[in-house]
Amino acid sequence: MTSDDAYKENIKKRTHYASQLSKKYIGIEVVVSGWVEDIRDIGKLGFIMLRDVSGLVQTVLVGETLQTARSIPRQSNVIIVGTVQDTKSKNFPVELKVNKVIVLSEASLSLPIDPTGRVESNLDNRLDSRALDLRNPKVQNIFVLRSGILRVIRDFFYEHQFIEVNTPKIIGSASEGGSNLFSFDYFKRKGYLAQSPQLYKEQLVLSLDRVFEIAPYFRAENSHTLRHLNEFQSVDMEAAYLDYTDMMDLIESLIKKILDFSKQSNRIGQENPLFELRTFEELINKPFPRVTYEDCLTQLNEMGEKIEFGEDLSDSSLKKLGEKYDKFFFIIDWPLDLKPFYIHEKYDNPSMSKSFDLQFGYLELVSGGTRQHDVSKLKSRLELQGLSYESFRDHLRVFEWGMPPHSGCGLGLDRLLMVLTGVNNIRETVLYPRDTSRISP
Ligand code: AMO
Repeated sequence: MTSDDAYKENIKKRTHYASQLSKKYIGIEVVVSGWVEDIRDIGKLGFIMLRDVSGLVQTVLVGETLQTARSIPRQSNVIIVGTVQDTKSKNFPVELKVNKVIVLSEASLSLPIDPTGRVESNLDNRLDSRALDLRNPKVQNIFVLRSGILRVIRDFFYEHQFIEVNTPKIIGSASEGGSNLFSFDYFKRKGYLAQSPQLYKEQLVLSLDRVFEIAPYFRAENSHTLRHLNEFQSVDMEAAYLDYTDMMDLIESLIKKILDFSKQSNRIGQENPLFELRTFEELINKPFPRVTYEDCLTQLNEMGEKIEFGEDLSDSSLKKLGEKYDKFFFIIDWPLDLKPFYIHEKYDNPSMSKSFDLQFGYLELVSGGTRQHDVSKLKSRLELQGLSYESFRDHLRVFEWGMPPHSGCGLGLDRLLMVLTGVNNIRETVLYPRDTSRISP
C-alpha cells in the first residue's frame, strides 16, 4: 500500500509512539509510524522492527502483509496498523500483529551510511549525511539532551531576573578587536559577522539590568582542533551591579542545574539510555575550585612547566593543570594584559584583572569578568591594545549615559555538550558543524 492508498482508505494518523505501547493496550488496534530499521523473514512469519523518534517496536507479519514487507527497503518510512499482543521477546513489553503496512516514502537501496550504527562510518561521512545519521539513537540523544539543556538554561535565567535578547550578527566594525572576523560586502560597504555579542550585551545592561543571549559566534580562525569551530553557540550573560565573583557563583549554579538535569535525563532513557552521558553527580554539592593565575604558575613550575609571569597558559600547560584539576575549576585573576580591553583591573593590584575562565580539565568552557565601565579607562585600554577608539565611538558613548558597573561571561554550549556526553570531537555536538574545511551540508 502506498501513501495515496492510505489517503483514499482514510487510514488514521499515528495513535501511539513506539515507546508508549504497553500491556494495557493488548487487543487494541493502534497506528504507529516511523522507519523500517530491520526486516526479518523466517518463512511463514516475519518481523519489521519499526523505529520512531521514541524507540523501537517489534511488529509481526504473516500472509499478505509479509509479502508486502519483503520488498520494502530498510529505512523506508511506513505506517503500520496493528493489534497489540503479548510477546515472547525479552526486549519489548508487547509487539504488534500487523494488519496493514503502508509505505509512505521508500528509501533508496544504497544509503550513504548505516544509521543503525552497526556498520560504522567515519565522522566525515556521517556529517555529509547528517539528517540520516540522526536516526541513530546514540546520535539523536546528544541533540535531545542539547535541547533539554537549552530549556534548563532559559528557565535558570528567567528565575534570576534576566531577559533574553537577540543582538545583531551583522555588524559594521569589530566587536572585540582582533582580526578573526568574517567580512563581506554590505551594500557598498564592509559588513562583518559578529565574533560575540560582547559590546551589545554590555550596552543593554544600561537599561535592561540583566540580559542573556543564546546565539552563534562567528570566528575566522584557521584552527584545526577537536574543540574549535568557526561557528559555535554561546550562552552569553551580562548583569548590572554584579562582580566577577557573583558571576562565578551564578555560572557555577547554572552548571550544577545542568548536571542535575543530566542526571535525571539518564533515568528517562529506557530502550536507548544516554549511556555515554556523564552526570558528575558527586560534583553537584561541591564548590568548584577557584585557582588564581599566580597559583597556576606556581603549580606548573612545580610540575616542571616553566611559565614566565604574564605569559598566557599554553595548551600543554592547560593539559598539565587539567591532570591535577580534572573536572570543573576556575582560573581567576589573570594579568590584565592578557585580557580584552573591556575587563576591569583589580583595585588592589591594577596589573591584574577581575577575570575568570571556567575549565573542565584542559578544556575552556567559559570566559568572563567584571567589566570596565569608566569610559576614560576604556579609551586608554583600547589604545594600549592598538585599537582605535574612533571605531568604538558608538559603544563608548553609551558609557557616558550612566552605565552601572557590571559583569558577564560567555559559555561555549557545544563544548559543554562535549563534557556531558564524553565525545572528544566538538563536531559530534553540533548538527551541521562549520570548520575550515566544511561549509555544507
Ligand atoms: P571567549 O572568546 O573566551 O570569550 O569565548 C567564550 C567561550 O566560547 C567558547 N569558544 C569556542 N567554542 C568553539 N569553537 C571556538 N572556536 C571557540 N572559541 C571560544 C569557549 C569560550 O570559553 N566576550 C567573551 C565572553 C565574555 O567575557 O562575556 C568571549 O568571547 O567555551
